[in-house]
Amino acid sequence: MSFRTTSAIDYVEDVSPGSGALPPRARYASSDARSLSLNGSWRFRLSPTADAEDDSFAAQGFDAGGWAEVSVPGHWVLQGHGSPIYTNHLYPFPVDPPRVPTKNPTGDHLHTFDLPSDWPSDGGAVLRFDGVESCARVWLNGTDIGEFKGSRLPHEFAVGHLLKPGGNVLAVRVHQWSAGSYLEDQDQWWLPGIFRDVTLLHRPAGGVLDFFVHASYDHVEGLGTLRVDSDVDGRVTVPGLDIDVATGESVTVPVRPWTAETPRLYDGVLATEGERVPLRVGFRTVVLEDGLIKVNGTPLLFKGVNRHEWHPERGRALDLETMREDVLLMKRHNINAVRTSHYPPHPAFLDLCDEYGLWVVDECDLETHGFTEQAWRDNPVDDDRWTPALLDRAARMVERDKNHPSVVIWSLGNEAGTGRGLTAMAEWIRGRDGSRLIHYEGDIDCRDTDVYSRMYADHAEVDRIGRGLDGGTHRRRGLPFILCEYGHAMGNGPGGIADYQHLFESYDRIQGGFIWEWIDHGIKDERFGFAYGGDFGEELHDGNFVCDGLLFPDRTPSPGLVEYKKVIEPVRIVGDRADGTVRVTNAYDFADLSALTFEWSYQVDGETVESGVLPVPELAPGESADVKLPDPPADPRGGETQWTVRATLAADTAWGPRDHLVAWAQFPLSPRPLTVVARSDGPVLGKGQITLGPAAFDARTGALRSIGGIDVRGLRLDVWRAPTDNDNGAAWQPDLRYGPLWRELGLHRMQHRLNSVELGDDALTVRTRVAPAAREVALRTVYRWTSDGTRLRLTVSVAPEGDWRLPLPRLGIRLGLAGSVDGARWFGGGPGEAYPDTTSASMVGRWESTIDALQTPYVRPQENGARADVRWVEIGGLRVEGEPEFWFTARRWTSEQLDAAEHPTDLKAGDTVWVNLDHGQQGIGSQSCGPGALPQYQLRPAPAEFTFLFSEIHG
Ligand code: IPT
Repeated sequence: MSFRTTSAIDYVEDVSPGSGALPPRARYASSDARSLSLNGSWRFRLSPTADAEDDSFAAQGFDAGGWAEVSVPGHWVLQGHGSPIYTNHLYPFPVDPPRVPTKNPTGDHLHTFDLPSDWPSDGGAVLRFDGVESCARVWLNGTDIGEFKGSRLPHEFAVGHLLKPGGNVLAVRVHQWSAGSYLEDQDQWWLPGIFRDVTLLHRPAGGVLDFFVHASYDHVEGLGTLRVDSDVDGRVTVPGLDIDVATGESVTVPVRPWTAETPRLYDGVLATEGERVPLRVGFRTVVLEDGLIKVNGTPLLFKGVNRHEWHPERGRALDLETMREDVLLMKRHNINAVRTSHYPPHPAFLDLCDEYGLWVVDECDLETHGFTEQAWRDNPVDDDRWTPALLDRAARMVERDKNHPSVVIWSLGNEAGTGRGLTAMAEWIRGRDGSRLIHYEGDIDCRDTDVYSRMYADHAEVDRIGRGLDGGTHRRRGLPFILCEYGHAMGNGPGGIADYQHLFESYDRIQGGFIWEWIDHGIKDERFGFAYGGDFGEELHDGNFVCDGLLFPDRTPSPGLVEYKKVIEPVRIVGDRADGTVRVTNAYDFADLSALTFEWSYQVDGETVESGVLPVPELAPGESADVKLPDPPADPRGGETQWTVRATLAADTAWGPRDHLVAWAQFPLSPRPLTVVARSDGPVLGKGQITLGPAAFDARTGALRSIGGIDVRGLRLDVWRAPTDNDNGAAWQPDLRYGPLWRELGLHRMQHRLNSVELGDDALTVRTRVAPAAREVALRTVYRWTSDGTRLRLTVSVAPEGDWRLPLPRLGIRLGLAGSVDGARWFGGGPGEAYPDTTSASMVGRWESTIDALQTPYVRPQENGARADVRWVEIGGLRVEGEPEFWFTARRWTSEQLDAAEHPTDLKAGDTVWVNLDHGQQGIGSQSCGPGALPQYQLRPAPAEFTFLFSEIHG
């Protein structure tokens, strides 16, 4: 006979949200009531199962002197106890809801604290947990005060009656797995612990309980209406607006509205008999009108990102400075919106969004994605037993965050399929807060939601949706559209976002999107630099899919973020060569251009020869003006000329310094004059070698050996690139995925067969056939060398043969220079990398860099670092000019070594700097979770001819 006892740990597998906690209420950053942070070093003991230890540790007088210590807030797996697990959507335990594994790492936490000597003796006290993953049971001074789930949501407990002046013992038992884990299957590391603040709040008699600030804006009259509903009566004052009213009373006054572009907040106070709470009131009205999301009467265009909370050492335990850094980086990169994927963030983040100005889609802590593996059978969101837990989560989010003007949309969660529980959440939210809209991507018919939202839809589909040709239910057809996720920023990329932006700006119905995602969740690790899935020996994992952000784990902007900044710039500048004017368009939704200064500059061969102020009127949103450029300065050199126009901050702002670049554009004037090289010299056969002008070649193979005093190794046609994450594509993508197909075809092991070395009167011609073993496809390649005595000219002609079905990774030549080479200068696109569908931010000019700084340190090594539209480059004493412009890459390892590496620590500098001079590159796309490169960015095999002119730089 077998039986299972009812035990003290049944709450762990109980679908209910918990017991003992106070009802959820509004969060406020401060008040005149006392509070005590209980953050710091806590005693810690890890057990392998939920019931390995009894609860005697919670009793007063327990001696935890032998226990380890951990920092709170923190995750124990990042502090030397156990290790993190990364899965995208797979539950790392058997799916048997609500049961969880017996092996359930359980962290007992103990903290002893004294009350400050001036802690008031009257009133009560509340103990607040801002975030604990995934389930906690709490004792204070030996008394069990409750247990809770809902990792990224606050929980408060009334504890006044239990407190003592000194020696209070707070005991918290945290289980890694619980029934709540089934609701928290977000694509991220599983990181148990008390990862947000723990605070003791004094609750004075007559203190504030819950309150709801209603602050709307009438954009026709320019009036704001304020009403603060409060559980405890009191007065509301806003000195800047001469407001002094009772709670519950409305007052209407002229105000300046809050928008993400003009985040006007009015300081106020809610005063009840026992407490004064500072308010920051932002007046704005969110409506769905004419099928559009409007704020203060104006439709929004979201230029957004999905933000997970991440710090490479502290995981999701973020400090205020890191949160502020995120907001400042967003503002400085022209981002105007955040989806808090996929849970409410630390509350301080929303304070920052109010203050600096970002539209927020606040998303509930809910994802049940792993149920997709069983066709969504037993999905908790469609099982009434779980509905109380879902409603609890919705309420904890809405009640906590309802007073933030930045929050304009509530999101029910992510990737949870469909079900009655979601409908119940939406109904509850609508009843509680009718002043915001509701989002949930999984609601394809928009039964519960106010916006049609999709993820990773390709350009063609977004175009159809923009035209209203997507079908869908009657309700959906009348709703606005957003891409809640697009532009998967994994590794090199995302590509094609300028093409998306073009669609967003072409159709009113499309109100923008949110790039997936803000930051790579790499974990700082001595072995690898940054670790990703699998690096901790996980049984199931999803590799580097966890590193798909616009920021590297250490918050260095990736080229993807620089590209996005340019693509979404809030001023459009278009030049007209014919009449010497530029058309400047204000692409803000609310702000005029008075915060910006415009400057023109004029470049000859990439060097600025003159610049000046461009007088641009303070255009209202959507307005354009044609502004005359000065007459071009005289150019005695007869070089390539262009205009550059920049818009910069005219003065320091809260988020960026004066001169910070906001928007820019370049337009060519006179094209690059081509260099004429006389063919004065002819090839001369000597002992084992051929000489031609400054160059020497191997007589047998025709391989270039040197140019003047510079040794050149291994110059030959090259098509391979270390596949990017987007080349490889996601396993579930049905489309062609070129990374694996290239490898299958053998493009990483091309053989070069020599057909002939021909010495002509004025040219050395080397004919080859480049092809992979076992295949009939080939690239017939002819190298034709000529010289005028000092310069060496190479024309490469490539003719594909056979049945080519795939684009090429790249098409160009590679060559090796001495490893002592330490930098390059070039005239062309820069300063950062670019690929065919990521060129927006590539600015034509003169640039220089060390070889090391030319590398983009993707967390999983892959193709990177190409500079676009290069006219010439100087490297290692060589000058190379290209006709036409070319892509330039230089690294201390080969593409094959780059391809083999799993972490940057696998890459070791050799004795050669490998240089790629490319005629073509395959586009990037975002097939690691979305569409591949658009056809116009694909490098289809076709006859090609390109020329390089080499010369030795003297002096
Ligand atoms: C989508 C998820 O919503 C997001 O959390 C993340 O996993 C992203 O993909 C990929 O990085 S779900 C997608 C597999 C359709």
